Amino acid sequence: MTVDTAVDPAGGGAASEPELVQLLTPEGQRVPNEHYDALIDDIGTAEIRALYRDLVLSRRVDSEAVALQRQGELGLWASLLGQEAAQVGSGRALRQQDHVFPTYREHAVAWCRGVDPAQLLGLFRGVDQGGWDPRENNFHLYTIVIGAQTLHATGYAMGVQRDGALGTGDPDRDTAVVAYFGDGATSQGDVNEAFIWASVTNAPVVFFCQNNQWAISEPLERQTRVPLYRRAYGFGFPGLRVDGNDVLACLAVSREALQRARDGEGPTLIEAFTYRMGAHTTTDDPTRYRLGSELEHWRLKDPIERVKAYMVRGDMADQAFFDDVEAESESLAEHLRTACRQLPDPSPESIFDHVYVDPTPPLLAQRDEMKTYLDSFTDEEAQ
Ligand SMILES: Cc1ncc(C[n+]2csc(CCOP(=O)(O)OP(=O)(O)O)c2C)c(N)n1
Repeated sequence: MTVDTAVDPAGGGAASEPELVQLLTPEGQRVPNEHYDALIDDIGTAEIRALYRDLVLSRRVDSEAVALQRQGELGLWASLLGQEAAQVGSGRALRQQDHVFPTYREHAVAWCRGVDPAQLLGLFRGVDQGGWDPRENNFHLYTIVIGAQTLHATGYAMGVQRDGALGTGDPDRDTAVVAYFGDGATSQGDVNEAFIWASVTNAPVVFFCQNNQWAISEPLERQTRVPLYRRAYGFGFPGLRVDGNDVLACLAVSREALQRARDGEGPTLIEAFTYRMGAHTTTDDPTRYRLGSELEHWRLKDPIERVKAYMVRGDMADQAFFDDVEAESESLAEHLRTACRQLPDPSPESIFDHVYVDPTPPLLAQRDEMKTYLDSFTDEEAQ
């Protein structure tokens, strides 16, 4: 269930509607906004087409990965269906030097960072513990332990601060850090600790919560009595709620929060109000805990359809453009299928390779023991 109203924290008990930043309605109409319009005034026809392409291609990566899981090529997949706008909007607000600390569903952010989607598959195929080099795109590895990466992000942001990469006014130097997490993660101690540290150290970190309404089968109402973005005020930094299915609004609020961080003004909590359209992962069956009518309600707010409607309304794209994106999505899917099947199986000893920068003697001894054990089979076969 959606927590839309809140008891007045001042105590009056009055219900109040949370403010939602929205620049594009579900019908594809632009909503003027005195404050946020200036933050996206560079978004013309070419840019909106690029955002549309990001949304469609990241959805295609997702649907193809679900299909690969169904074919037995992946052990598991965490679908982003419905959350594309939150991820593309925030992902496209990043600068090259910014750092991202994701959970496990941030496939569209990975896309925006330039990670080849095929590299996301290794973890889910069980042949890799990561799949990409975080240093190449400043996109750190997926974190399965809920909320842990908010601490990593805060610590990293404190390092950025100590490096003096803040508030210099140099757009290529000043750096922001983003931690992505879900609504359920806000109940974790780690997330609350990260909020405290970020607040008291004024760390340049943006907490980007995709409130997709469900923590597996736990609804939001079991996690909180107040809208999540209001928590930030208790920790001493600003929070806001944005329409997470509106790519323009997500872009605008993220740009502002990231710039605040880069300017040395400290953390912000963004609550992107969205919905997980699919299952939690491919092992989950959401029909057991949520109503079809809820899904239908959110389907009408689809993040891609509203951009398409906006473009068609404003004559920003013709059928040839949409066909081209569709053709591109076909070849991307083909690339994923081929790359997935070609992912090499790791050698059993490689599990020891990335534990420490300098492996410890006990670890090396364990690796040798395992190798001797495995070699014994080869020797037996040879006899
Ligand atoms: C510390 C920890 N506790 C429990 C789990 C099991 N778990 C995996 S996903 C999940 C729900 C996460 O929900 P949310 O934070 O809303 O993110 P979403 O999956 O909805 O994007 C839980 C409890 C875990 N991975 N880590």
